[in-house]
Order: sequence, then C-alpha cells, then structure tokens
Amino acid sequence: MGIATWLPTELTQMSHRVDSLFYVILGVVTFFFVLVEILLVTFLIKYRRTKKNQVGANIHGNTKLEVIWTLVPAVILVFMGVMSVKYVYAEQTPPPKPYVIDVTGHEWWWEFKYPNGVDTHNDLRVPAGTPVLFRITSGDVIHGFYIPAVRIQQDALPGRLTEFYMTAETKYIGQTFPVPCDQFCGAGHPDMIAHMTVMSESNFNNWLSTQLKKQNANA
Ligand SMILES: [Cu+2]
Repeated sequence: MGIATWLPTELTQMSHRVDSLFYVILGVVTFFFVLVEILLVTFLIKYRRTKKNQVGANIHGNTKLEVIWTLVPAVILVFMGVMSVKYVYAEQTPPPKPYVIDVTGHEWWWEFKYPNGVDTHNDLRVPAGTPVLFRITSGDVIHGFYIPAVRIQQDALPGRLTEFYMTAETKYIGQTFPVPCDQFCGAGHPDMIAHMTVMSESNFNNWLSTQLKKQNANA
C-alpha cells in the first residue's frame, strides 16, 4: 500500500502497524546515520593536519555532552524495544474463541489441520475477517512458520507448541500468499513453501465440507 509497495502486502491491521513502526525506526536510524556521516566528513576536512608535526587539542571529556549522547539514544532504543515487544505480545494474544488451525512442519512440507478434521498439505485456507490462531509444532526438525504478508514468524519446534494469530482483511479475499519455511531444515528447505488463500467465510465453509467429503471418500 502506498509507499509500502516494496514490502509484501499488508494482509492484516497488525501488518500495517508493524510497517508503520518499521518506517519510524527506519526514519530515526537514517537521520542519525546521515548526521554522523556528515559530521565525520566535515571534521575530517576541517580538522585535518595542515602543518607538519601539528599537535591536536588536549580534551578531557565533557560530562554534559556525554550525558546527552547517552540518554538520548537510550530513550529512543527503549521506545523501539517497548513498541516491538508490545506488537509481539499482541500477535500472540488472540480475541476469545479464535478459529484454530494446527500447523505441523515436516521435511519438507507444511501440514494444516482444521477443527472438522480436514488435513491439507501446503494448502492453507483462511476465512477473511475471522481471527485465526495458528498452533504450530514440528513432526521432525526445527522449521520456521513465516507469513510475510502478516509480518510474523514463529519457529515450529518438535514437542512444543508456539502460536500467533491474525485476522485477514476482507479486501484480500481471493488472493494467495506465500508461507515459506524460514529456518534452514535440510536439503528440501528451499522448496518448503505453502500457500495461504484468503476466502470469504461462506466459500471457506463450503471448501471445508467439500474437503471433508473427499477425505472421507478416500479413507
Ligand atoms: Cu526449512
């Protein structure tokens, strides 16, 4: 969206907030980077040696300046840290009764289990406008469950559950987003990519019951 076209789609409100924080942080670090480089080059030229055997000024610190250049960055870093941690907790605190999808990483594919028993491979479908909680684990080694459009990833760990939730915005109904593994997990890692399709609530329910029938017919 807007200036964010070089970033993946902002699928959720949270993606939008994460991007906004990203731009604030990018702005702050760009400002200080440019400031420091300008001062560096200016001082290099201004205070360069002009006479042979020139001796520089003997300076013994400046308490006021040192307090300022310690406190200002500290305050900025604490702000960035607090905001980042706030978002991480928010993405792990779903509203009551979210729709739960169990995610299991395998070498080298993703398995998704829906509450009615439907089980898909690399084919993730979610209803738009509904909070969806992913409960993530692994059947073998460590994988990384990552949805760039949601701006979050959680490791998929054998014997442990991790989770996050998201609510896809309804304007993305019909669109498909990549869900790569982002922890190196062996030879097949580069090909370990699932796809997440955002569906309307009714299409999603139809798809679920059709899948269930197919699955039962094959069993
Ligand atoms: Cu992997």
